[in-house]
Amino acid sequence: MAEAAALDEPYSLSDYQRSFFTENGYVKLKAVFSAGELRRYRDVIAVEVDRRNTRSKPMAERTTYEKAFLQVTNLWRTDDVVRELVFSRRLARLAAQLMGVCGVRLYHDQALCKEAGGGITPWHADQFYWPLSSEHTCTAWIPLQKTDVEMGPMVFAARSHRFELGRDLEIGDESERLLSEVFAARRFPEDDGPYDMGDVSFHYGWTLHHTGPNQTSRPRSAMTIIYMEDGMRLAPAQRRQHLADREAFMPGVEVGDVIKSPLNPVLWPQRS
Ligand SMILES: O=C(O)CCC(=O)C(=O)O
Repeated sequence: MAEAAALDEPYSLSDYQRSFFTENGYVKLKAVFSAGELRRYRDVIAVEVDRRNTRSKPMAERTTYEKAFLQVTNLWRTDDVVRELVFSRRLARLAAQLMGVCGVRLYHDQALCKEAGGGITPWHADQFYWPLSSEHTCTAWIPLQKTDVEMGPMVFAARSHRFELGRDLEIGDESERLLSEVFAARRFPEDDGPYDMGDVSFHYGWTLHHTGPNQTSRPRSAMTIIYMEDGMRLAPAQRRQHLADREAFMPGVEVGDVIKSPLNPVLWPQRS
C-alpha cells in the first residue's frame, strides 16, 4: 500500500494551469506521476483489458468506432491495484481544483487501448453520453507509455467547451467529418502534442477532442478517470446512450436525485 499512499501526494498546480483549463477546456500537466509509479498500473491494466475485452473481430471488419480502441470500464471494481490509481487523491484533488468545486465523485473509469494499427477516435464531446445536470465533469487521460504523435495522443480543440456545435453528435464518421471541416474552416486552434509517460491531461465533458491512428506496432494504452462535482444530479434521459449510462454507472439513482450510488464514491476530499 506504500505505492497507493504515494499517489495521494499533492501535485502543485499553478494559477496559470488552472486558468488555462478554465479558458481552453483542457490542460496537459507534466510529470503528474513518475514513470516508475505508472509502470505498476500499466501492466495490471493490460492484463485486465485482455481478460475483460470482448472484441475479437479483425481490424478490417470493424466500424470506425470499433477500430478506435478496446474499452473496458470500472476496472476499480475488479482489480485492487487499479483501484489505487482510480482513488488517487493527487488526481481527484486536481480535478476539483481545475473545475473549481469543493468535492468530486467518480462517474466511472475506463481503460482505452488503441491497438497497433488501430484507427482514429473521431471528434466528439464525452458529455453527449452522460445524463448529468451540470457541466462540472472532467476526464483525466493518463497515457501508460510515452505517446508520440504517431501513436494517437489526445488532440483538443481549444475553447471548444463553449462551442454548441457538435454536442449532439455521437462518436463516428459523421462527427469526424463535420467537426474536422468546421475546425479547418474556422482555423480553430488544436493541441496535438506528444505526452511523456507520467503526463496527464484533464478535459471538460464538453471539450471536443479526437485522437489519430496508432501507426506503430505497439499498443497505445490509456487509463481514464471521469469525475463529476459532488452534488451532481441525474438529468432526464435524452437519448438511448443516457439510459445505458444510467444503468451501468449509477444504478438505482432516480431522475433529479444527487448521484451517490455505491459506484460513485467521493474521491475528493476523501475521509481517511
Ligand atoms: O483514447 C482515445 O483514443 C480517446 C479518449 C477519449 O475520447 C476520452 O478519454 O474522452
